[in-house]
Amino acid sequence: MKFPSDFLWGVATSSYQIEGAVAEDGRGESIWDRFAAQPGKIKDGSSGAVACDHYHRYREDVGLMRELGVNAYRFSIAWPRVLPKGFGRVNDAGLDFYDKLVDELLKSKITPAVTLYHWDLPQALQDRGGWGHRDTAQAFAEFAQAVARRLGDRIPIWFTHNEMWCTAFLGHANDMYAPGYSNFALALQAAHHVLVSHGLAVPVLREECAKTANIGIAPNIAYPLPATDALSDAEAARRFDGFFNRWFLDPLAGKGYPQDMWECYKGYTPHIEDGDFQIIAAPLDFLGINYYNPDRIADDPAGVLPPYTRQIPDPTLKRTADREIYAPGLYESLTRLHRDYGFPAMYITENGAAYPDAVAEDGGVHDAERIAFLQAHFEQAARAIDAGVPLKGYFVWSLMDNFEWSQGYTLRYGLTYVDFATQQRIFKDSARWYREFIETQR
Ligand code: GCO
Repeated sequence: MKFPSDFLWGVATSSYQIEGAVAEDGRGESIWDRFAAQPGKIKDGSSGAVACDHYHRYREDVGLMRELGVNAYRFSIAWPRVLPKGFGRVNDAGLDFYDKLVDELLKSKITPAVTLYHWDLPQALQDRGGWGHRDTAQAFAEFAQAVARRLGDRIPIWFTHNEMWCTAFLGHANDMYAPGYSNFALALQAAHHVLVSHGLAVPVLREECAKTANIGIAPNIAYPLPATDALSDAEAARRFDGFFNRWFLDPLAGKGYPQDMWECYKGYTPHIEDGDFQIIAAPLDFLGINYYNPDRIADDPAGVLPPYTRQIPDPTLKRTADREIYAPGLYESLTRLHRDYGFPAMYITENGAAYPDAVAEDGGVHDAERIAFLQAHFEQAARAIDAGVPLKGYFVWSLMDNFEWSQGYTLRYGLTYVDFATQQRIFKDSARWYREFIETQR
């Protein structure tokens, strides 16, 4: 496999999953602090209150990245650190942390790639309706401005949102994630306000950042396959593609909401204001994609909610600790997105695997399966570049084990093992493999 010499090889994390220090230096409460405190929401009863204590250990963690040899790092900015009440007064101490982190990265010749929203909405905004209320879209633009004014001279890659589908549906339709609603119409309205917030933030970032800054967004992408060759399942897979992918990508690409899904969502469709689609379709420099697994989809005629589909396990596929493995789905997704949407560039903003990692007698963490997973997906990325996809970088999820949302600390996605009792970081074999792989690409 040979990637372009200027290809970015990175790792990814997010603020709530690694930082801890949830009440330090003026940080306001987030919806994840509130959600995790509710009994039964998090599998192991944990939260991101301490996580990897990255807020205090960021220099050590940048040292891990130097040892890995990565030349890029995707991380997110905790909105409640910057605007504790979601808008209005900027908390300079919150920005100071990211200022120091960015300078540490630049000193190490690691390109900072910032995600503005990776799910930790200020609780104060949720108390005023959260993503279900249009004012939150405006507040997001204010947040983008505050961050860009402080860091815009040094950050060349900006993602406005991470996984809009999760923000909208896991948080508002099936109560799996914060803020924990089960209301499909609210989920579609939240999705719309997230898209509008993206479109309001892009021109603000263009205004406040260095002219060299590149701006995009990082959706998670489903690769839906019909469960059988029945027409009803093929149509179900198409609906699932609309539900997960096209509902977000079409408006971002200036096509508005897909008609087939608008009809499927009859009775649940969101309120849209004049001009919204022009706002949402702000020109972008790239599209990120978070890809993990395929989705085998069957029609669900008894389904009570759109898109009236069921996800069916595929026993022929190997699994990680929590997902089915289908590496060609990465190639298929990249080439399809390039063909259907044609953004100027693309990044793999997340790809990785959780396995039941443990420290062996010899003190190492031997994760041969994760190495095989990464090797297989890197091959598909190389294949996509050969097929003409303008892929510019790959961020492995994750630099280190961290708080895996409703799964707490029960799923380890890191290249680095974290002993959460001592905060010791231990490179897994996959970290050494990644370092050697990157060296072969230099
Ligand atoms: C996501 C999020 C990450 C997860 C990772 C593993 O894709 O769900 O962006 O925060 O931790 O994907 O599930």
